[in-house]
Amino acid sequence: MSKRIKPNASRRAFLKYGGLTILTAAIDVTLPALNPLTSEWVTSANADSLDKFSIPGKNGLRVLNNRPLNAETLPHFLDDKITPNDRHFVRNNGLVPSFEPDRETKGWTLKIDGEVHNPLILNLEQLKRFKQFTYSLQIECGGNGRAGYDPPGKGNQWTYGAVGCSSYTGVRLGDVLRSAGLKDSAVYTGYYGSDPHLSGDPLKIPISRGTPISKAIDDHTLIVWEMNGRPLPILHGFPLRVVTPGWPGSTSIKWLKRITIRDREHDGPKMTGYSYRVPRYPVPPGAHVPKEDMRIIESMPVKSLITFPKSRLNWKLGIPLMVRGHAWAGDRSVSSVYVSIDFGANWIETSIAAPVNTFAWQNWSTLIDFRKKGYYEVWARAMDSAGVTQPMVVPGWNPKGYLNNAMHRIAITVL
Ligand SMILES: Nc1nc2c(c(=O)[nH]1)N[C@H]1C(S)=C(S)[C@@H](COP(=O)(O)O)O[C@H]1N2
Ligand SMILES: [Mo]
Repeated sequence: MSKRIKPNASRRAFLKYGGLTILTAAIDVTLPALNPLTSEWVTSANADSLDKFSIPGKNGLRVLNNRPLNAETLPHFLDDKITPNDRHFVRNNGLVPSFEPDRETKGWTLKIDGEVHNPLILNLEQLKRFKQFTYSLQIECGGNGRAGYDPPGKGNQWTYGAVGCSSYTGVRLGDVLRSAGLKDSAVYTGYYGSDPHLSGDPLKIPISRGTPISKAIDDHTLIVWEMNGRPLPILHGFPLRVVTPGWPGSTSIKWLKRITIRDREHDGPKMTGYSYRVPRYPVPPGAHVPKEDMRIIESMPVKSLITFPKSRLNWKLGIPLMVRGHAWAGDRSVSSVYVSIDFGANWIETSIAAPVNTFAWQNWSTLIDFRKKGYYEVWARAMDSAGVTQPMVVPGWNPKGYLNNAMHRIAITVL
């Protein structure tokens, strides 16, 4: 069952990014949840050192691809209650636009058109006149966990770390849309950023997604310009992005220039075909699924992460060990997180904090007593407010490898 994927063909490759050179090394990713966490089971998610990986402004990220730039955060580097800017994963479908921040924001406009009575063109000053809100919001890539599927889904082989929960400041998209006056025909949003297509063709757009109006006008769907109290980093969409918390990260369009209100489901690039879609019914691994049997992913499923300790810890017998992490559940909340240290035979309830606001992930922790020396795995399993739990193994295979919310496990040796 073991699967080894080499993200880079050469043992060492020099990656070019933003004029800086990134040195990266080929690493093995061995993931399926059924594999034991033996010493050979070395996942790069548990890599000891990231010395050879660096993206300017980032810390603790593993580069999966440099063109487009994609990087995930190692689980133990996601330990903060609120994800700092330098620890938030990066997911791009196209090229990162280059900006000269001061000059660019002056001329930046956001256009709202389509099925509205009163199309708007707002500059940043005008946008900031709407009532402002600051919320901690979780964003997870629909493909997080893709590396667990066999046969593999094409795309970045995310393991655990394409998720984050940062604090964002902005205005409610709903307030902006109401001021533009939604027509009765308004059904769906279409968001357009301004990142160049990989081909360099100025007429091509890497991605344009949207959501049903009901999600767009949710009080926690924001147009933001600040992340953790600082201007949005360029990598995260400077100067403006949408945040659609709890839904696939792809609905949180960065470098936002235009919101067009549609009278039907949006059909921009990566909105149709197999993109961000899963089969309407369970299919066997490797199946061909006709396009018309695919449905758009909306709310993300319940999931949790163990962020402390780091996997492969050696611990001393007799001392209780604090284990902690986060849990989130798309549009739902998390009602409980249990951990097991005996391969799922017994489960220990953890204490879980309420979210700081709706759509923030929830922090959980517990003290564990190991009664004997030996090798342990800690498994974490969250349940959402509707009583749905995470699967123990990789859930239903789907052609593009989305929605893997299998439990996270870490290894501990008690000496
Ligand atoms: N303009 C633009 N917005 C985008 C993307 C992109 O490629 N271009 N990628 C999307 C995807 S697939 C994800 S998962 C999130 C990731 O957000 P982050 O890079 O801030 O972590 O951004 C989304 N917004
Ligand atoms: Mo994504």
